[in-house]
Amino acid sequence: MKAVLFDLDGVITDTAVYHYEAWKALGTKIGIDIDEEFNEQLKGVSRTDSLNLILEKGNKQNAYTEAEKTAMATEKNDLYKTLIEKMSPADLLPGIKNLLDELKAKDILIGLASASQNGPVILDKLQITNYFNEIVDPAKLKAGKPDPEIFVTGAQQLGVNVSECVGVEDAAAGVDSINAANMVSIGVGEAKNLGKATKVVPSTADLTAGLLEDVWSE
Ligand code: B16
Ligand code: MG
Repeated sequence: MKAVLFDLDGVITDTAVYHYEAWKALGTKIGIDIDEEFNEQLKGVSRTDSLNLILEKGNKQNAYTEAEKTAMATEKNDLYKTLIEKMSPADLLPGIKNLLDELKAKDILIGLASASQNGPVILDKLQITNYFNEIVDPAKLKAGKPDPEIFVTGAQQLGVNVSECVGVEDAAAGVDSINAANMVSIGVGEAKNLGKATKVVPSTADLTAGLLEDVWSE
């Protein structure tokens, strides 16, 4: 194992609650109810694709022009940015800081494969930017998760083969993306959602360099 590619939301920190709150506020404004169950479908999905799913849910996919949709996505993102303003290292999920330290000590490369365009800002707020050798820019990708492009690009940026990487994800679309990239996948969460992962662990606290290496070499 030469590199680990991390998803951000749900693996490194829990920004999902802020995404949910911001989409819910937009939904209320346009008369579409977003509940927690529906919100699951938005995890790991890009901003534009999330908005399209929300409009489809409300049968409003043809109700707005492209300019209006861009304005709605911007409005959601502006609210999201105010919600994440106060994030700090205390918002790192359990075990993540220790895992990053272990990987660094073993000279294992670290990359970010998040669909979020706010990824670099959030890494800064968590004070972990310096651990990351590479960050994939999701704005430059043709296809979002579950397409493998984001994880394949991450491996290319790190200069390693996909067979030398492990990908870590909390969303089903993300696990599918890692698997389609022919990488070993670790799912964090419930096996019923992430059953296709090479290995599923219930919590980020279970993620150690030793576990990742064991799963990779199996
Ligand atoms: P942004 P991940 C994803 O992050 C979130 O899970 C998803 O809910 C969000 O819509 C997406 O990022 C885009 O985020 O609006 O900040 O560009 O799980 O891929 O780290
Ligand atoms: Mg995620």
